[in-house]
Amino acid sequence: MTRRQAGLLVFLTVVFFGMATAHTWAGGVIKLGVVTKPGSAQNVCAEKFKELVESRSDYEVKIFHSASLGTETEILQQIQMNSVQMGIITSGPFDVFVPEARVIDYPFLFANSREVDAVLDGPAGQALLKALERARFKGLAFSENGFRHLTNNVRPVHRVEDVKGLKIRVMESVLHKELWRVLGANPTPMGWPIYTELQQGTIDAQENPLWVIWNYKLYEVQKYMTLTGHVYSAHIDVANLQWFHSLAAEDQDMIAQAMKDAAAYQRQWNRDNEADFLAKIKAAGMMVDEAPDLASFRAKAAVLKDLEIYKDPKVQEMLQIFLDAVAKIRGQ
Ligand code: EAX
Repeated sequence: MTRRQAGLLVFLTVVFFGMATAHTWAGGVIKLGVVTKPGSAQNVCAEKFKELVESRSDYEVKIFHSASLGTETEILQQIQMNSVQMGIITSGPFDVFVPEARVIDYPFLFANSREVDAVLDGPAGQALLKALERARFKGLAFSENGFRHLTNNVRPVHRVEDVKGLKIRVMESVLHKELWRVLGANPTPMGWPIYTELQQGTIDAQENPLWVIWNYKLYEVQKYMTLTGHVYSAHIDVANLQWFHSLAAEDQDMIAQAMKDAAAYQRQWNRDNEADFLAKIKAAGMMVDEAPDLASFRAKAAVLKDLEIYKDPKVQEMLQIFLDAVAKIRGQ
């Protein structure tokens, strides 16, 4: 063997072992919970996450869906106990666990998706994800449910006065219950799904993004829709904090990156399909008020800021961070 050949051999050996020892994934099964059924916003994100993680590593992601683990509140409890490691959960129910979470759902906070992305992907979003650690959640990314709109079966709703006395189902969220009480309705918190309750008339009304009204066929049991867009509903994509930190740094990075990528993909999916969902809902026969008197809703909702649920200093501080972040974007 010449010196040159020997040198090459050493070089190749180093490269080979370098590659072989690059990184060994811990692997194993990651249980991930969503309350919704296939085709839903949460499921689009969950399935993309599964595809990315499984193509990039040795982990297997097992998705539990369609309320098989119970309500979103119950899934969050299971994540806290680590019987489920991860979840893609609507922001609403988080505020029972961490009150700061209710700033995302603050009524009429965001005017459009550009503002949403800038705030949630910036320092404000990061501060909120950090706050979740108090409840043992590792916040990884925000995917989205979307802007929420009111539907009901009693009367066309054009201004906030028309909401008076509606028996409305709200999420298991402190903020959402207060919001609809303030707007004049009669709110009842319930987990998802709610088709039967609407069908049987236990409740008259509900509010959700367009994909929900389409995918869950709520047009069959609700006559009127009002494009209120009163609350932007995120999903917070979380893991059990201790489980997450027990993983090797490379594994953590891979999982976090896969969730960020899945969330970006899913937000785009939701936005690309909104016009189509609206057209289908109308074609299915719902009477839609596309230009309601939002000023009347805003005026009533404005008192929320002074209520007890926003008085907690931690919540107030987070709300200010979010309001400042939105103001900054508008000023640009
Ligand atoms: O994502 O409970 C709700 O209203 C949620 O928006 C529902 O789970 C659909």
